[in-house]
Amino acid sequence: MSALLVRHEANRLGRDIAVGDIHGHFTRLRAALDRARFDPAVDRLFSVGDLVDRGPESEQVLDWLALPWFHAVRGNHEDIAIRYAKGNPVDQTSYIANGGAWFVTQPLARRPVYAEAFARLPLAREIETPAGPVGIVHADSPVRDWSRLVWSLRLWRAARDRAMWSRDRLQGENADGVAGLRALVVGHTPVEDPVVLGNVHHIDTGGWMQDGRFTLLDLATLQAIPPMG
Ligand SMILES: [Mn+2]
Repeated sequence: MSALLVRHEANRLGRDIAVGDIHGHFTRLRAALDRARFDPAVDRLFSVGDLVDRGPESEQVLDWLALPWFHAVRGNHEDIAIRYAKGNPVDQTSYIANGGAWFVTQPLARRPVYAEAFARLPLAREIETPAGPVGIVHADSPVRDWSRLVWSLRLWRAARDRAMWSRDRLQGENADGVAGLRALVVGHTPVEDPVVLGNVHHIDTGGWMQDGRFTLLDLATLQAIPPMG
């Protein structure tokens, strides 16, 4: 079983940057990174998951997951692919409607290649920054105190589901925040501009959508990186 939480030491050489849901738009992501002068020699990119489905380049995900500077957590779309490849019940019509056609049409032998790569992704990451630890999950923290995260994820499917699927905090405008972290960064629910509730940063500004853009959040400053001309 893969690790539920992976911890990263502070990056003393470059920047640590988080990006929202990618959904098969790696060319657009590459352009956003170029505009931010992302330097793969020293910078690191942390993805909140949902790497695949909806966009045209989902099959590139394996190349991205192999990059030494790219670190993703598992999103609900990776979760669906894992279940589908295992033969667990997945509503195929709704899967296709949510962008999963590329996976449904993969040759049978290819499905486990993707599913195994997705199953290796942790549900959470924790990155040390000068001002304290920053957490990353796809949708939400299932615990109010981050120190209880691993225990909770290990014991309860409901906690794992909440980490990958919940929209409750954003929809309820819950500003309680998560103790034990400087900030938590999540995606999953599209927002026009980044939304901060307590110390929880919602950064899926729809880089995969027609009129959206990728927000690149600098984890040291917790500010979006403005594109450079
Ligand atoms: Mn999602």
